Amino acid sequence: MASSVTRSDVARFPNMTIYDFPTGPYPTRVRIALAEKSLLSHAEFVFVDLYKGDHKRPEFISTKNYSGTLPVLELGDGTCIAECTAITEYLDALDGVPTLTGRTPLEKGVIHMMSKRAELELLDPISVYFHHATPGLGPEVELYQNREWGIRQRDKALRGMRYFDGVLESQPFVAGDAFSMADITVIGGLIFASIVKLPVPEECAALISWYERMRARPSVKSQPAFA
Ligand code: GTS
Repeated sequence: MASSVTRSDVARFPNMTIYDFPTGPYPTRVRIALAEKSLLSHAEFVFVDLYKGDHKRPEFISTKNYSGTLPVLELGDGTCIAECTAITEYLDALDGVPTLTGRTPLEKGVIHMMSKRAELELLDPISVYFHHATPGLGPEVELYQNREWGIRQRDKALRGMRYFDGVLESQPFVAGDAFSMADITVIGGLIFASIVKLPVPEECAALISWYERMRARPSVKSQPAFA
């Protein structure tokens, strides 16, 4: 069972720097994971201004994340881990009690699949819609926009919402019976949906009621994205 992290465990954990945009859907995924793992006090957050394009500057790309995205986790020895899934897996493994990414091979496989599906079918398409079919981060950052591609991705995300609604009609969490990284990824998707004003279709009752439950979790409701 998940146990709380003891004082001696905590002392062994590394100091971590998170390159962050506090209200961003992807950085919020890592913030939720940190809160779920009681690791917030080990993280120092460095604000990177997406709207000024600070994540696309050569120094950030060459030293923090080649992909030019947030969040990035930097460890004391300078190792940088980008990609929310990779960061979450790292954080979840630290205390030897992986509550977010699965304990058994079956849990790990299903959680990883559902989280990836939430990226492919919901979160990433909304991100593409934001960057291509809305002003996005503004003309200085959005150097290429393809509105038609953005609209297609918005419609893909709506289909994704219907898919996850179907999943949640028959189980309490996205990957089965327990909260996991897959729930966090869908939460990220619905945060982004709200930013771009793409409401969850009314008929998606299971997805809507799951989201209400998720938003009541301490790790979720405390996020700047909901302030
Ligand atoms: N696959 C990456 C991950 O999982 O970490 C995607 C990260 C991502 O797209 N992050 C957004 C970003 O850097 C941050 S936010 O939109 O959620 O605030 N976007 C800026 C850009 O130019 O793409």
